[in-house]
Amino acid sequence: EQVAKDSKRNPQFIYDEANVPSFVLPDPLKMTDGSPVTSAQQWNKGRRDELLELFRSEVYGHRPETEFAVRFEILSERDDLFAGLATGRDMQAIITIDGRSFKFPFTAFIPNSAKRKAPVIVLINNRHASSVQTVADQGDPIWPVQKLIEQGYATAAFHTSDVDPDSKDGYANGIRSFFANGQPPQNDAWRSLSAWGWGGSRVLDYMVSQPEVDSSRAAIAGHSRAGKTALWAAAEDPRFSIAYSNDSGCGGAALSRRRFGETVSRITTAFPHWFSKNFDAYGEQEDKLPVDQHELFALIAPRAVYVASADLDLWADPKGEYAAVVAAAPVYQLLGEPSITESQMPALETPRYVGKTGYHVRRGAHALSPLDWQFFLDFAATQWR
Ligand code: GTR
Repeated sequence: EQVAKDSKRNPQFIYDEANVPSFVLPDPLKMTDGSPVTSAQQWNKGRRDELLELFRSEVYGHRPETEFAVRFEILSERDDLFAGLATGRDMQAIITIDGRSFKFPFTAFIPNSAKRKAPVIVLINNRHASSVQTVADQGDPIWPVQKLIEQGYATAAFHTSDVDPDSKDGYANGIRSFFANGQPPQNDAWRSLSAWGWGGSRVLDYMVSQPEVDSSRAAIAGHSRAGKTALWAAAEDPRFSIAYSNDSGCGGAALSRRRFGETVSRITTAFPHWFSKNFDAYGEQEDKLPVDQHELFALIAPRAVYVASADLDLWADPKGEYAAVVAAAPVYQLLGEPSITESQMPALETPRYVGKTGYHVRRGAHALSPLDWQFFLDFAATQWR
């Protein structure tokens, strides 16, 4: 990213481990009132709700509680893709509230003759919209549909901006404005990251309504801003049994308190439409945050989380992403699931899969590459035998 490269040269950002401030992470197993959480029941019946509410109010915003209906239309279909292995559909989700409607497109691929129901991976695409035709004729640079189909997966993708425009002036044309009936958002209301994650849940609604798809094996994946989104989507929607974060960095997998690379104040200034307005206040005072990003993984536990970094993508703080996975371990342990506890990062391109967590750091720059996908699928195979 040009912005990221330019920012790297700006001395106001930390790129040297020696300049990372010392900090104490909030303890996921301590209630706000200080009392310890020592059983799965206390987690499920108290602490998780408390943390979810803190992330909603202070980081990603609250989704609206307004009732809505959703239905799906097939815009076009081809049933002979990849030597007859799959059916591809250009779809439209139609959301209705009080007779008003909002539409967004997505693209779905479903195996034609699966022996058993297929697991499904929903990709949040922050780069471009796809279509059956472009995928079938040219492939997609960040979505290896043919490979997914050949390995027995169903898959679907949508473009972030089709749900909520990825621009600070885009509110009027997105799902948030539609839900608010044109009224401006409250400070603790959802912003684009949460709106995109909500879009991922609607795409999942469609996929699990298909008889070929196994609703118990559903994953959500995204790169960068869509990686942040994938993690939050899985925190909000427990139907996702794996969340894949690729190079998500600040506000995603990376610990905010490290202030390495992109910071809270930089991200909330550059992208004011991404986070709850309340998040802005923690710029330059991350220690005041009642949560940090390891607790986002804790919200997904005991379900699976996979984090991918790239060694040159220092803007996203690979080390802070890995440290956050490790710092979520006490919650996985309390919930009876193994997870990564080793403090040393794994070697380059040597993925680490432990229980419900996985991590790799790829050689190279900020990108979602075929190698990232290969490790994603290897991890899925450890979860969904
Ligand atoms: C950058 C932003 C990152 C990341 C990235 C992307 O400009 O600073 O937080 O989201 O964009 O989405 O590619």
